[in-house]
Order: sequence, then C-alpha cells, then structure tokens
Amino acid sequence: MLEYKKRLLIVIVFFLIIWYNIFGRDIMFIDEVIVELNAGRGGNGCMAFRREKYVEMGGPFGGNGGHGGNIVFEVDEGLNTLIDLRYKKIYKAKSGEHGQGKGCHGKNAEDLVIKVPIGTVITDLDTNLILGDLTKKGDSVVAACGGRGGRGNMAFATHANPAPAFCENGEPGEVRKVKVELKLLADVGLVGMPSVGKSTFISKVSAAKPKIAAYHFTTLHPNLGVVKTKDNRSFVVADLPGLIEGASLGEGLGDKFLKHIERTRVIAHIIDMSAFEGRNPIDDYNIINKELENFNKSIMDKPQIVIANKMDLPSSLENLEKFKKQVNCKVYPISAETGEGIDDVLIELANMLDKIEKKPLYEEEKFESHVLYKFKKEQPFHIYKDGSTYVVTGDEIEKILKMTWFVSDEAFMRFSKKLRKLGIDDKLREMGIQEGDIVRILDYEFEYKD
Ligand SMILES: Nc1nc2c(ncn2[C@@H]2O[C@H](COP(=O)(O)OP(=O)(O)OP(=O)(O)O)[C@@H](O)[C@H]2O)c(=O)[nH]1
Ligand SMILES: [Mg+2]
Repeated sequence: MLEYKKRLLIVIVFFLIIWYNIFGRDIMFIDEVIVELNAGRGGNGCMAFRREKYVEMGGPFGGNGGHGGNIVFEVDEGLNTLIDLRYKKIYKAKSGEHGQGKGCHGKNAEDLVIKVPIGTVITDLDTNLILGDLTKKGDSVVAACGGRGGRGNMAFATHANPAPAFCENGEPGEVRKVKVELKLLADVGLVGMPSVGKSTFISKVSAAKPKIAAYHFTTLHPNLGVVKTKDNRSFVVADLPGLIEGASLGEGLGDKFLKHIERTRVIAHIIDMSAFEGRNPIDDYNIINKELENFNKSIMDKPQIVIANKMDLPSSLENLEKFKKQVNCKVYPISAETGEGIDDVLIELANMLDKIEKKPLYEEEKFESHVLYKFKKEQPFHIYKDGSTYVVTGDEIEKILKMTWFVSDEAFMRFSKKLRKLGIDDKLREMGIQEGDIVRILDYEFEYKD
C-alpha cells in the first residue's frame, strides 16, 4: 500500500515538473518587483583597557566594529526574468562583527548579492531616483550601504584625552524600498495588433521559438532573438505581446510590456495587410501609434519601420496599395509565412541601427548619485512640538543617536556637543525651550539643560 502511494507521489511530482517547464515558465515572466532592502549594521566598537603585566597605564585597547554587509545587485547573464525575486520581499544583509579587547577589530560582513538579468533598473521608491541601470555583463550596483563599524575607545585616544572611556555603536545599515524592473535590451522591438505575425517573423529571422497560433494574445511575454543579416551584421529583436486600443491604459496585456519598447532603438511596426480579421490596416497603424505615444511621447521619436505582413494572402496587394497612399513612410511588404521580402527588411533594420548612436536610456540627473547628497544636507533635522515635548527627527541626528554608547558620561557629552554643532540647540532655544523641558529623539527622552 505504502509502495503504491510513493509511486503515485513520484508520478504527480514528475507531471508537475513537466507542466511547469511547458506552461509555468510562460506564465511566470516577471519584470517588476518591489523589495525592501535592509543593509547590515556596523559592529559596535569596544571599550576596553590594556591590562597586562609590566605594562603600566596600558591605555585604551578596544577595537573597532566591522562594516555591515552592503546589498548589491549584480548581472547574471543566465537569467531572463526577475522570478527569483518574487517570493522574497525583504532582503537583510549581515551585521559587522563587534570590536573586541586587545585592539581586535570586528570582521566586516559579507555583501548580500542579488543576481538579476541584464537590463535591470533599480529605483528608490522614496526619491524616485535610479540607483543603478545594469545594462551589460559584469555590471553591479550597491543599492543599500552597510553601516560602518563603531569605533572602539582606542580610536578616540588623543593627547588631551589619552584614556577615553567610551566607544561608539555601529552605524545602522541603509534601509530602502526599491523597485526592481527588467527592461529588455533589444535593438528592435516588434509591435502590432495581436495575430499580425510578430512571433512568426521572429521565428523566421532568429533561433527564437515562440508559440504561434491564430488566436489573439498567443504571446504572453516578450521573446528575444538574435538576428544575422546576409551581410553578417547582427542585432537583437524583441517579439512583444500584441497591443490593442487602450493598451496604454491597461487594456489587453496593457502597459505591462510597453515599457520594454522604451529601451529598443528601432520600432518595427507589423501590420496584417490581408485584413483577414475584418479590421482596416490603416486603423491598426493609427491605433498602435496612438497607444505608443500615449504611453511615452519619446517612443514616437524612435525610428520606425512599417512592415506589411501576410502578403501571400489574396486581398493583401489591393490593401497595400490603399495603405501606401494614406501613410507617408516607406512600407516593406513581406510574408513571414513564406519568407518573402524578409531579407530586405533585415538589411534596412541593420542600416537604421548603424546610423543611430547608442544612447543611455536615462539622463544623468535621474540617477541618485547626482542629487541625493545635496538633498540630505539641506535638511539635516526637523523639530516639532508634541504637547510640551520637543520632538527632533532627521536621518543624521537619528543615526548619531543610534551610534552613541549612552553607558558612558563621556559618550553622552560627545552626543550633546554634536547636537550643538548641528544647530539643534539654537533651534530649540529659538522655539522657546526652558530648562527641564523634555526633548525626544526616536525612543529616547532627555531633559533639556542649558
Ligand atoms: N498567411 C499568412 N499567415 C501568417 C503570416 N504570418 C503569420 N501568419 C499567421 O497568423 C497567425 C498569428 O501569427 P503569430 O505570429 O502568432 O501572431 P502574433 O502577432 O505573434 O500574435 P500575438 O502573439 O497573439 O500578438 C498564425 O496563425 C500564423 O500562422 C503570413 O505571412 N502569412
Ligand atoms: Mg506572438
């Protein structure tokens, strides 16, 4: 009996694996996830004194804490979706080790590396600034920095204070909520209504083998194919799911895949010239262009090639003549089914690509490295009144508080000095604070003394 159940289980698992490989992968093309990053905290510094035989007044001997682990996004060429990030919403890097006596520094924590496919863009959701745009093999970006280790009392020794009896706690690691997006890196994006022959085209010109069928939305996620022209030039084509009227507002497969077009350098607009499904080719052409424009105006600045497909069908020739009269661009007639006219299209695409210089997708101002530092410095703290309590908030001051080792009076004095230096004292006085009033920073409450 047990044997029978075991066999049944094995058969079920076997079929599930086959099902996943045939259908599951198709459904699970993930190109956008939101994750929280908690970089590692720095290790605490150590407060210790040298106590050795024959060493008089050994002095401070507490080592520094180790650096907390960063969270790094790194390109893995073997990946083509963000599916691995789908089920884990919070990433935490390890903390640095604490410093120890005898001058031993704590070990730095290892970075937490998250592998992503080429074409991944990481954006901070608070500031809407880009942390990294990973476009080539070997690219990586530190998306959340680990905290630095707190200093041990050895590091604070000066001539004026040769035996400091305090140390520093480790700096908290950066915490961020980020959007991780995959924007395919193709040279040419195939766009058009459903069933116009986009997948048939890519299957003819490259080794890609997408599903082809006579019903709408056969393609559920983008497919990439590498094309080689007769004169040995090569480029990457993306077959995208079909678009319909209202796609930019979320109709059909909607705007979910339109973002992949933003990256492509040339747009190949495929039109079913046979009008077999009862639509007018010129309407198709206008609708798709309108949707592209509504999604992102700059898409229409990209060079576009118009491909009239299904020319092997009887009504196509007549429709093509009418169509050509209504548009003022060159139209390339082909049959993706028979292969007729395809070579000319590929040569034209390669020519167009040769003429366009490769530009980065985003302007430099959109990257965090350009603006964030300035932004932080402008507003180091904020004070408001909660009843009779003065509440001080701000990244800078909260970090200083977390790093203060309140066990020692010396450390407390150092903290007070920093409040003064940041201008918090002046601001509190300006707001009318009196001796004995309560000041709150995070969970800590202090009595104000002039
Ligand atoms: N006669 C003829 N049929 C074609 C041609 N190209 C594509 N087809 C047929 O049109 C149907 C749709 O083709 P697909 O390549 O799946 O179309 P698609 O644009 O990828 O469709 P979606 O993925 O649904 O957006 C299939 O039945 C193809 O065999 C062509 O040049 N001539
Ligand atoms: Mg398709």
